[in-house]
Amino acid sequence: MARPPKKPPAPAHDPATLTKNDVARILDDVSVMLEITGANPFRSRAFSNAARVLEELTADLRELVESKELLEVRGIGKSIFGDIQSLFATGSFALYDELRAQVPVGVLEMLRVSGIGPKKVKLIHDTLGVDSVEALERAGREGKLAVLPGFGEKTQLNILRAIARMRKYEDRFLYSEALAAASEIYDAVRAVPGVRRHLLGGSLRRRRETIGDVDILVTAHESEPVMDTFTTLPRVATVVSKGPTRSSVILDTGIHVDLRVVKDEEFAFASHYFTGSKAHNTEVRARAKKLGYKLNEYGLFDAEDRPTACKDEAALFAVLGMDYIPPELREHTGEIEAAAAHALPRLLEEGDVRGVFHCHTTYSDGHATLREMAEAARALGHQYIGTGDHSRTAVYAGGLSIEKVERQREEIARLNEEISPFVIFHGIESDILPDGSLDYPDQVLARFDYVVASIHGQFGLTETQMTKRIVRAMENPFTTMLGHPTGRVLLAREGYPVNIQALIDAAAANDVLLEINAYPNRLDLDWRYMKSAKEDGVMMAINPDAHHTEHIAYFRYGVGVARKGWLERADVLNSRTAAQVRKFLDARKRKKGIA
Ligand code: DGT
Ligand code: CA
Ligand code: CA
Ligand code: ZN
Repeated sequence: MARPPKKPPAPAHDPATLTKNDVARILDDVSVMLEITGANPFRSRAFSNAARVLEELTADLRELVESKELLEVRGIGKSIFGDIQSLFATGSFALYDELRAQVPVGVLEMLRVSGIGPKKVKLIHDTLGVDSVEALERAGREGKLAVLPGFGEKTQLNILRAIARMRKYEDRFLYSEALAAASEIYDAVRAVPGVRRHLLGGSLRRRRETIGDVDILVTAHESEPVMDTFTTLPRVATVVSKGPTRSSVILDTGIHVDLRVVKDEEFAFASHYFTGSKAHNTEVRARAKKLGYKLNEYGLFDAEDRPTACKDEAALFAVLGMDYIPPELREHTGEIEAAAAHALPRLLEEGDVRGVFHCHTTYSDGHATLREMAEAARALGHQYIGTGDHSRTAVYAGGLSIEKVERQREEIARLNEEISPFVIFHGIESDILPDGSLDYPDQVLARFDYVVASIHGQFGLTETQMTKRIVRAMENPFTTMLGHPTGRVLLAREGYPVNIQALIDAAAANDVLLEINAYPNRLDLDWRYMKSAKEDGVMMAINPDAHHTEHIAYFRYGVGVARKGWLERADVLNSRTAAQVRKFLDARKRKKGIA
């Protein structure tokens, strides 16, 4: 690397607000910077291993450091423990400062471009002097990457594509991340004395799968104390603007938050307006106009500009001749007509969910045992849990041999006796092989309570080939559900090319359920397809794809998108009792002739 500019590094982080995830990210950065600077690979790996270990911890990291208990955790050596201790005390540590002085920030950012690791980044930096994503893109456009040893035209094109994708995604956040950040701010703001009504609005309230920015709305006697608190919260990195009715900040995570303070009598109108969506608002405004009103964020006015008071959103909808539209439905997909015709669905609720399917255990790549997963589900108030460990082709994820399938079956039978009336259903997440067949012989498939068929490899097919492959798997009588139907990873990767309507048709024709994978970066099936799938008579299942006991609660994200997809209780298998699920699965097997 080139000689670093000599300047004393500023403290990297505020030690008072440092979280476990922040520390894990710092250790990962250190690992990568060590690799780039050509340090001993073992040293680099020690830091990335420690980061993984931290992510798995459930106890409070700060407490573990203070009590020194962290020293007893496997994978955390004395030296890294000292670094973490120093992080909590000063916001940095010596090696971290040293590395940050040597590795330009832009070089670290280059690593966020998917498909280039530290070795490539080092080569690009050392030979071309490239030290930012912008410079990397320029070098790619000028053809300078393709000629580097081990690169070629294809790698260059992939890097350019990855940069374009990163640009497209970098200003949005996962719902789960935005909600966590927003809740902290929201709680602080609404606790300010004088605040009366409050709302977490925008796309978060509508439960979109990704969030651009957070919109908070409050009514208060005086706006100044609210704005003062808001703009000086510990998590706030930048104050973009501050005024009496609106302020805007950027958090240390990069998430933007808007806060608006309105008069109490404006709350109904402002909360409707700032919940959106824009398309929904436009339609509602048009409807108001047809009825002789003018609607904006401050009020509803008649032809003589006299305001009509509304105490809340429900009152506003009522004046406009509509039933209350739940925020999740406000996407201009027919909700206004349905609300006017009193034909809105009775949306699925969290409390309707009595159990989940597709959970991984230590039999494959899960981090908790069968028993731990079952107990965690029971603690959530569920009646049952369904497993979905990987099948044997997924060697990288500890896919189950036939012998292991049998052992798991026996353990489930034993546990089911012990923890009755709680029920463990024995499922499997079977890879869909390239030709569309499943991953075990029929006599093994017949042993499971259900089979989730998923694509995990060979993404590079054409849309026609991929659709044919998946439809073939859905026609297999042993396939109960189609796992993560498009394979997308939110903000990281588009789904594979596939004709989704053809999958919905195949689901209807073959009585196959479509999974609503509730893992926060999947949320796949996309809610935009659910309404039509439901109208075609397709049943769906909310599957957390849990690899940890805490992941079981991800079903809540699944409920969020199911609501966006207009789903009601009857549309998801999870609303059934354990006995009803058993009956459903048995009846389905008899119908398929595989009982
Ligand atoms: P986001 O932040 O991209 O995830 O999506 P939203 O829906 O939260 O959008 P945002 O933050 O730009 O605005 C919040 C709400 O304010 C939006 O859902 C509807 C309302 N809004 C903002 N700008 C307009 C506009 O130009 N026209 C109308 N009708 N409504 C707007
Ligand atoms: Ca927003
Ligand atoms: Ca906004
Ligand atoms: Zn899975």
